[in-house]
Amino acid sequence: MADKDTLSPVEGIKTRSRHLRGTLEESLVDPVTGAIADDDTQVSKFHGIYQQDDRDRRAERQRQKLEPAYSFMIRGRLPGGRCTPEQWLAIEALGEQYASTGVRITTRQAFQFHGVVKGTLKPTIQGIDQALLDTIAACGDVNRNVMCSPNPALSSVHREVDALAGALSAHLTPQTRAYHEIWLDGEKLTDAPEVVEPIYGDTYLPRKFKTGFVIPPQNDVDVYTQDLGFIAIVEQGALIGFNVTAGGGMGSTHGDKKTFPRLADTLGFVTPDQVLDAATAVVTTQRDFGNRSDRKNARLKYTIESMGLPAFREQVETRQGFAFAPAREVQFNESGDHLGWVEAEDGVWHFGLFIPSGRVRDHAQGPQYQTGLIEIAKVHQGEFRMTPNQNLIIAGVRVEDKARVAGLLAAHGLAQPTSSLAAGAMACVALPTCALAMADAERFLPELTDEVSALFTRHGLPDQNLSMRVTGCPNGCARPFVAEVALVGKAPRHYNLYLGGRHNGTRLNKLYRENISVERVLEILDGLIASYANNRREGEAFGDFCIRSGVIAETTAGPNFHDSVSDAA
Ligand code: SRM
Ligand code: SF4
Repeated sequence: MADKDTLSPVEGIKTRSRHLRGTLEESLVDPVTGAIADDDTQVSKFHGIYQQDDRDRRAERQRQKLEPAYSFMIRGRLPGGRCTPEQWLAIEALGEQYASTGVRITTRQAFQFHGVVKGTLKPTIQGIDQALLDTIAACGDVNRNVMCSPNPALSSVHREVDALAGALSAHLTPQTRAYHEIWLDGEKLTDAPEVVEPIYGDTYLPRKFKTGFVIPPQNDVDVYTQDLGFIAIVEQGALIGFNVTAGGGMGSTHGDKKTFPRLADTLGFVTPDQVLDAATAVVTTQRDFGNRSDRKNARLKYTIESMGLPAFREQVETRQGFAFAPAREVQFNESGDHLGWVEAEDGVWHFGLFIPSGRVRDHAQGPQYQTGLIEIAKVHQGEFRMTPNQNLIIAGVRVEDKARVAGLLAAHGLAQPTSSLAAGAMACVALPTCALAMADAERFLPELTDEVSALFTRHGLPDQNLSMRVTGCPNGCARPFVAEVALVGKAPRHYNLYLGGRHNGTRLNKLYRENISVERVLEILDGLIASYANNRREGEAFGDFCIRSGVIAETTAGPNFHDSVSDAA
């Protein structure tokens, strides 16, 4: 456990916050600034709210001696990305009214609003509450939105796994009434101190914590990148339990070898009724053993590295009160989402809609995502599922309604298949809202996918499948370090290029070239794609080819992510 004297400043803020109240109520009514108090910027995260400023306007505001153009990002919490059509309409309406850029679907199956000004935070959260949704624990040092494979080809298993994801999300939600008091004008408890957080304790976790449920063979949630993962084991069509994984994570800092992305270890097998106990044991072990002095080394992945896996597993088993059974064999075919129509075993249909970087907006000369989805929501009898790759599934379309939904998709330009390359690509938000971005990601992705698509076509491989991801910095919000090709921002239009991830998200990639221009990235990819076109083995994926042909060394474990490159190019 961390020495109390060396606790990080955020630990102090959490301690003083009185279970996440801080001085948020005072900050919200302070008319002098569009910001909230410094400490409250940490506390607000636990309520799903980030203070940001428009980085495109920062320099100009500074020149005019104005405070930065402060506004807030609000993130929803929707276990498994699920909402009803009515909730979708409510989210859309709130996005239209209060957010500067409407609704955006995230890489963890939630929605975000950007550009909400301080004075409208409360009505926005109240609107979310009226839609029976919330933003509690969407950010902060707690368990975040619980992910769950959203494409229910095996519908009965899917329903069970989804229900467990929802139950675990509820189980790990902070119990403090701060959210209700501050945002929903709930009654303040003035009597004896609340017994608040049975799982988290007074200072919550040392760092953010992420959980995902996956149903093989589609590794859509990139389960090995989660702090805690549950891999569904299905025998003869029935769910028998889960392999439990722990210690995945993507975030790192350029050049700092103490930080690294890491794939989770498998702890063992549990039955469905053991899921909550196993999760509680993992979370409380991280609560008690995680590093509270250095936030860069505080994620569960570092706790496991420092304790050692056997000691960590033993600690978890003691806390959960049973030993893990041996893990079962699992097989993942691919990462990413299943797009287009798919019929489930119970005869209903699901349409996986590709939404570039999750931005639900109408394109001037193209697909009308916002209007089309509003029209579909007005008639759709099933659900919407936000996916782990920023897309949306129109789920549970009855056979008799399929033609109508298909008609609306076509009428709004949403039915056309996109290129496989664009469909497999993902970028984080980055500029202009993200305070940590060093380069564009979302705004750069269309240019990159067009260029790389053209390269594959030029070398005789049109419609190539590839997992390609871009982030504006090495925090890894689009899970770039499991992609076959990743560009991670270093400076405007300059990126680190990573190669060698596996197409099903089960191998980390490795740095190939540091801080190179976009033009140089494309030159390098041109040469590699030419070589791949000529020398690949039958069915060999690009990431595997890069390793077999000696372009890049395989990253076999997080701590050797930074080891030097074997470079035959
Ligand atoms: Fe993230 C911080 C956006 C998924 C790792 N992430 C941020 C912040 C809040 C920047 C900040 O701290 O000021 C970004 C806000 C940008 C903006 O303007 O919206 C941000 N992260 C996102 C989203 C919206 C990216 C997207 O394009 O969809 C994703 C929201 C998911 C959600 O609904 O909860 C998002 N972030 C992720 C993921 C992917 C995942 O969870 O599956 C990761 C990598 C997995 C992991 O956590 O290891 C991720 N975000 C980070 C980190 C690095 C954490 C670390 O261990 O070092 C940070 C920075 C931090 O925490 O200090 C970060
Ligand atoms: Fe921001 Fe970096 Fe996350 Fe992209 S990866 S959203 S730039 S923190």
